[in-house]
Amino acid sequence: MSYETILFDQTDGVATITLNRPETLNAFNDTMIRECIDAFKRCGRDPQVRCVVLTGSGRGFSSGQDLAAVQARGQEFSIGEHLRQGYHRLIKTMVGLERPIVGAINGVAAGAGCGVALATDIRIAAEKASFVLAFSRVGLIPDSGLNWFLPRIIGQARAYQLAVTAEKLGAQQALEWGLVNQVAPMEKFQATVASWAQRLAQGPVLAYGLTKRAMNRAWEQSLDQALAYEAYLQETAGRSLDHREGVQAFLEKRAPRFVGA
Ligand code: LHQ
Repeated sequence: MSYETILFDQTDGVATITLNRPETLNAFNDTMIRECIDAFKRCGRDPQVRCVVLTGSGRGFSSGQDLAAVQARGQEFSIGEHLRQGYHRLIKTMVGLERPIVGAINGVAAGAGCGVALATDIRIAAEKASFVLAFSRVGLIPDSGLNWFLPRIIGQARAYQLAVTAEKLGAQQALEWGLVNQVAPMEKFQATVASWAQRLAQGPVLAYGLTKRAMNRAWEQSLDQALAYEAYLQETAGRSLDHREGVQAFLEKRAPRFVGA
């Protein structure tokens, strides 16, 4: 399938999805939401894809909902329905995708663009990247999963502060608050993202996927439930070719060659 609003590339086990409406700092219109869902689902169906990178073209990551498109819809537009039909599907597809997703946050991530950024698993920010909960500027509350993600990642006091002030959080502060895993200077940004993606793509991606599932599920579980669930998933990981290969490689004092199964 060819896309209108995103670019899709697949090389050496790494699929790269690039939000591509740079004239709006990659604001989400309906087509872009739909195409992102399609692209992530496609990655989930393809065993050749072992890691996904999500980034933006131009100077922004994403400015969130395309406000011009919203205004054009007039008074009858239901934001709740728009969220349920669009962003919720996108966020759940990303969280449910059992491959690591690297968020390559190349510039500003605002509004729903920030929610989508936080639905990635490993976040690498360019030095000039920033996060803006722009919602309160337009009289809205955070959405697209932000009320769930943000307090869990940075704590409620900081999350609430970002929501009510709508102030820009710079990349360095985001690193200190644990919102991103690494900040890279612009000239090293692409190489840093590529190195993360290649490293993840060469790893035991079945185990990476099950880890993502276990950690996401654990938020809603008691300790007993989490222990039971991880034992259940470990049974699967323990029967994988990658587990066998990992142990063999350790004993033979060589680097493992994981196949992702
Ligand atoms: C834009 C946008 C944009 C259209 C920049 N839309 N064109 C969900 C469901 C339904 C309804 C509502 O919302 C939601 C969730 C949300 O996402 S609500 C939050 C929506 N996003 C925002 O409120 C952010 C709006 N943008 C900004 O505040 C700034 O553009 C930021 C802080 C992101 C970047 O500022 P600058 O670097 O100064 O860039 P800029 O403002 O000059 O923008 C560059 C161009 O992009 C500009 O167009 P122009 O033709 O003048 O060059 C903007 O109009 C356009 N653009 N965001 N969301």
